[in-house]
Amino acid sequence: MLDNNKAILIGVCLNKIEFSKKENCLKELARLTDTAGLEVVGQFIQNRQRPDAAFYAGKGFLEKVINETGSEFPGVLIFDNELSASQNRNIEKEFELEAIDRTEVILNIFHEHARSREAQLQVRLAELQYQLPRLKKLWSHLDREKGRAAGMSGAARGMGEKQIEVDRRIIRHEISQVKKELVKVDRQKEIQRNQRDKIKKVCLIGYTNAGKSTLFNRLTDAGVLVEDKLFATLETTTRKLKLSKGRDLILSDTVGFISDLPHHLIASFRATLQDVRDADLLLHIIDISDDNFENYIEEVNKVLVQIDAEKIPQFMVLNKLDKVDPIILKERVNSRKKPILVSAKSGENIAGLLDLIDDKLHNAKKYKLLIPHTEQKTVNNLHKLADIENVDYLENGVSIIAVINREDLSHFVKYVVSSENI
Ligand SMILES: Nc1nc2c(ncn2[C@@H]2O[C@H](COP(=O)(O)OP(=O)(O)OP(=O)(O)O)[C@@H](O)[C@H]2O)c(=O)[nH]1
Ligand SMILES: [Mg+2]
Repeated sequence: MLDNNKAILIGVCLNKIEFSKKENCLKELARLTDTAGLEVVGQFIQNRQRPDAAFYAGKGFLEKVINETGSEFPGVLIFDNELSASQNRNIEKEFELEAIDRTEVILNIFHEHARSREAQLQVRLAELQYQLPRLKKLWSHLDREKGRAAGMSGAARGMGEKQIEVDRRIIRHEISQVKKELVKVDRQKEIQRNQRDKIKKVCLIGYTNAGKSTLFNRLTDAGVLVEDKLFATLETTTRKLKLSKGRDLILSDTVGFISDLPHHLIASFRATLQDVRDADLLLHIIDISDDNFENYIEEVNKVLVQIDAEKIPQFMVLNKLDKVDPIILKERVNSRKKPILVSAKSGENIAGLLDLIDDKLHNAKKYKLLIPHTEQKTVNNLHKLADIENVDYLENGVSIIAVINREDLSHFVKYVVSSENI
């Protein structure tokens, strides 16, 4: 009996890719598979010029690895790359094993971990969009069976095709329903966001498992789930945080990034990642104990571009300082500009991190401004960005005393009459 909880991992190393990079990809796939609740019984990489059109990897190669792991009776083949519908079908038919790809593993994890209504809707949307071009897989058996029974007459062969059309319509309808619901949820969040506009927002971002939630908990006592698993966090959690000088900020912990995040998921998680786009400062958490950390930094920056957040100021926070040998740490840190080193676990240098954040965000001064009556827009903007202490309507303009942050000052500098430190 094949065991559907046991999986063989397959990677294909194409000519241009270094073998060690592919090995790292398979390591990551093994962690994803583990998070998805399956046991990995073998990992294999084939060197190839290009993917096999029918089976993605070579047919002989797949036969060999299935034989090698036969004693464990694995029921699933997991491919490190996205499979086309026909490759998927061919593999399942030929080897009588379930074939899934990395995207499906990630979708599955997101499905299992989604708690809020919003996260569930977003995962559903991603699943539907992933399914749409792959319906053939589900219905091709209809064509085969009916085709055989009717001696392969043209009409009978079309049965599966018709069913696919019906299903496509159903899926498209569900997609539009889910999208509508998401817009509703998004509108509610937008209202909440506008209500807390003046407080500075900081968002923790980084590769999955970098230690974002551990740091978040240390800073806020929020008790967010921390696990040595990929994608422990799928929801954004937000808390108010008091800094030592008495000012508040809003801190959010969010979903971890991963390389080659399925594009359906990026699209549907835009709403979750809205907090990232809205942030005044991003804390990019990096697991400095991971040999692959440079790659992960690149991958995170790529996702930031995809979600339009690459221009937001970013601090690189090198985490897990306690886990790295001091000599290696020195090498790794030397190559970075102004790094902030912390251990979220032991608490080392967390106070230093908070001071830097405070300095960056709250470098505020009190200003007296005189804004001409014709500049109502500037007055509105000032109300939005600054703490207003006094307003006087004079003949030649509005005289306002306000506390303005350094980075917002450029909008108002030409109206400043005087300033004082606070
Ligand atoms: N040694 C050490 N381990 C840490 C540190 N920070 C986090 N960890 C561990 O790293 C693992 C992942 O931590 P999380 O806080 O869940 O990581 P995350 O970035 O929130 O991960 P996702 O939510 O999955 O994206 C856990 O096993 C933590 O205990 C640290 O400073 N030192
Ligand atoms: Mg987390």
